[in-house]
Amino acid sequence: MSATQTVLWARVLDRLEGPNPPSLIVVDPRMSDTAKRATVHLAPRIGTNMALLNGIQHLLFREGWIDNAFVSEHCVSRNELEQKVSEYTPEKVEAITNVSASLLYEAAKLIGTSPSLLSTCLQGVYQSNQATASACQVNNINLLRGCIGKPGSGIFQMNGQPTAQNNREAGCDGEFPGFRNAQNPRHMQELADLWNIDYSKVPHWGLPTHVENILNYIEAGSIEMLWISGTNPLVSLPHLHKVRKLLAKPDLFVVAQDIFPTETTAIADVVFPAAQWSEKTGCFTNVDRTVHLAHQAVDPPGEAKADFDIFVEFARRMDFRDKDGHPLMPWQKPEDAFDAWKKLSKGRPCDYTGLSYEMLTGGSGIQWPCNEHHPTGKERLFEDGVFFTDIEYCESFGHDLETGAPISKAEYKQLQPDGRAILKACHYTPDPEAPDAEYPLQLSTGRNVYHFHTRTKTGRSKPLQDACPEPLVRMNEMDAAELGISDGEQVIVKSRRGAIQVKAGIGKISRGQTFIPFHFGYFDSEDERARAANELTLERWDSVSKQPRFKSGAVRIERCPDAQLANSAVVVKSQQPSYEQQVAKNKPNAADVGNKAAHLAHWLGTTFQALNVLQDTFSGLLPCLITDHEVQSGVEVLQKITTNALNRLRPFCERYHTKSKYGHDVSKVLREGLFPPRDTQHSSYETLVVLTGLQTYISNIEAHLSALVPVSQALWAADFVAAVQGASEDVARMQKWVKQQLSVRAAQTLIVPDLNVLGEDVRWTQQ
Ligand SMILES: Nc1nc2c(c(=O)[nH]1)N[C@H]1C(S)=C(S)[C@@H](COP(=O)(O)OP(=O)(O)OC[C@H]3O[C@@H](n4cnc5c(=O)[nH]c(N)nc54)[C@H](O)[C@@H]3O)O[C@H]1N2
Ligand SMILES: Nc1nc2c(c(=O)[nH]1)N[C@H]1C(S)=C(S)[C@@H](COP(=O)(O)OP(=O)(O)OC[C@H]3O[C@@H](n4cnc5c(=O)[nH]c(N)nc54)[C@H](O)[C@@H]3O)O[C@H]1N2
Ligand SMILES: [Mo]
Repeated sequence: MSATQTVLWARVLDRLEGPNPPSLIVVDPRMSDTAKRATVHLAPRIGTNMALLNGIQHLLFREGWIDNAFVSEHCVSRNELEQKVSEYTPEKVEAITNVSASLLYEAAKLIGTSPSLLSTCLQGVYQSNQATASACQVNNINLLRGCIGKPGSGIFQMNGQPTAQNNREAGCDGEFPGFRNAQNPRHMQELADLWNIDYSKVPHWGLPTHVENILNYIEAGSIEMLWISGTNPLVSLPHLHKVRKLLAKPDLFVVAQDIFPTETTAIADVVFPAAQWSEKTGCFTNVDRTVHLAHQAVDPPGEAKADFDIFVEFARRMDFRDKDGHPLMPWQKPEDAFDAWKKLSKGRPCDYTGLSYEMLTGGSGIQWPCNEHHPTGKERLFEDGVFFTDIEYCESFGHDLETGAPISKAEYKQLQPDGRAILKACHYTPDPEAPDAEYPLQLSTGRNVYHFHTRTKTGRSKPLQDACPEPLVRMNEMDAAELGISDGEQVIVKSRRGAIQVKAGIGKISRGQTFIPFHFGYFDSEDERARAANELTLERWDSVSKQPRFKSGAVRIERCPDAQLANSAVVVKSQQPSYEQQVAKNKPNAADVGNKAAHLAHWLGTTFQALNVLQDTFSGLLPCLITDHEVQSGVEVLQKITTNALNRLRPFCERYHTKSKYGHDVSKVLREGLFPPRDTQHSSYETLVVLTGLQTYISNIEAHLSALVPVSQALWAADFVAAVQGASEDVARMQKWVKQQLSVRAAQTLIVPDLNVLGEDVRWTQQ
């Protein structure tokens, strides 16, 4: 906080220096300036937040430091949480995190006996191992203590920038505006109505395409154009070697919109010069929901235009229109868009309906919600202990914290949160790339107080640049001594992704841990030295939030051959210049683009074929395998249902040209494997085997259809959507029948001895 939230930190310092100072617990592997002021500083190994936070909750339960009344009235899933954290004894936590059992107890006691608790976290949680799961534990701790919705208590799940908070509200982070739930058709219908477009055109058919997948699709060639605005990925994304290779691909058309020339604009096909904050009008929102309006102070230089004007002009030239043929983005000035946003936010947690540019001018901001109930905004949320978890109101049904898979509406309904907070529990799992003999140190990256991100602004400010002219890798005294490295000497840092050459800064970090600021790219390099932290970082993303794990991975540090010289030779060279030259030479080749064909035809064909083969299996094969009459008559019904499904899909096979070309004949392989000709006697056991085969076979069709659901929606073809939906329901009915047949037969068939089974080794005995 002392480096990255300096205004907030100044307030904390005021309190620490004033009467009745609060206690401060800091969790950071580094001895940061924030940690220096801590009452208790816990310095866990990088990537072990989850174990540490489970350990604190373990102690809260063990010592009875729980606000039982609050939890029973306002939370669900307490038992699951208590059970999960019961394993995380201080001793076990010490073994994982290296935080001593006694220090952990001291922290838990401070939390457990304090009448109020304010928690905040940022990238040490969100961009470390088990990010979303750990952020949930921070919430849990406040909830268990009943420390939310009252003065002095609360949770600030921080944003790095006020515009990041705006992104969360407005849905520019790949979610939906006003914290709307993509799994809630009513929410999606509201958007369609407010934008006056068809329901099918609200793109809610799948999870948003996060950066990881954007990069994958660029690699596969299915994304051919990328518009980058207000970000500098050639310095800030993990594993730069790969990102550079992808963004500089000759068949990718890159538009970059920035206020300065950057590493990214250098490889773009088109650059839009943008106006920056003082040159345009618009709102920012703080993490405590305070909305601020910044009025334009000066004109943008040269041809630069506000992002707003660029996007609106683009929409105009593309002639985007609503259902009635009116312009989709009819706005002239930012205030027009603000008024549209107010309507969009109505009734949602971030209700802006009571705000106006006039109210926001002159004062120091107003906190949402601001509407007829709260005409001057609302200082504190959750005073009544009611949370945004009503099934029809909530933003999301949540996720499996380990796999990242969304929770279904049915599962959520069972949980019955109804306005109560959900205590989400999870076990600790180790970082995906643990240190080993080859790469023995743990890497973390982040910021310092002098620079902002990729330094496009702070690198151009002389006092800031002079205060911090180059990056340092922070390492522990003992690690440095072992390698014979002295403070300020040039070293090479290597990971499995790449290498950089920077100076060593010794001390202020735990043994085995390292830290490198990611601020330094190449736009103002004086030599060809590789120095960007993201040459080293790991391309792994949190399964729920899709944040990269920037505080993760293993590295090795080596001395430079001529380390003692003041200006060591460049040993590790940056690749940025060669990519810039390559892009200048290779213009995109439009002729390449025409040769592509979509896979839909194959997929649809495979699905259709699988249903056909099923039909054939029913009529030709099953009667020979099964003599059970109940099954036989059931199969007749399934046959009818299969015909139905085939009829539903046939017109679309014709429309999307799939008649005879199949990608891979999986149905044939499955049929041969699952329903081989058997010469055993007909038996109830055999019936069970065939039913299981049927279930597996139908699952394959189910999976094919489930991929066609978002495809049909993305094609905006209502008839295709209905057909896929219908076929999916057909297949689900078949599956239900098969499962039912399996379950009524299984116990009798498998437990009761069968005279046909003679071999000793297969006989089940009750031991
Ligand atoms: N001066 C300055 N201020 C900024 C920015 C900037 O670039 N410069 N950027 C802004 C933005 S967008 C953001 S997101 C914020 C980021 O603000 P912060 O999150 O405060 O900054 P970081 O330096 O990324 O990381 C924070 C701390 O996490 C610690 N850490 C690393 N790994 C772990 C771990 O596994 N567990 C724990 N508990 N801690 C760990 C690091 O040692 C580091 O001290 O700053 C904002 N403010
Ligand atoms: N290794 C490592 N990597 C990290 C992180 C880390 O801790 N470690 N932190 C991550 C985090 S939290 C963040 S937020 C990202 C930040 O990464 P980036 O967003 O890539 O970093 P910035 O330098 O802020 O890039 C913003 C770009 O927008 C331009 N710009 C400024 N104002 C405007 C404007 O009004 N309009 C337009 N169109 N452009 C504008 C700036 O010149 C700059 O080029 O980095 C991430 N990358
Ligand atoms: Mo950030």
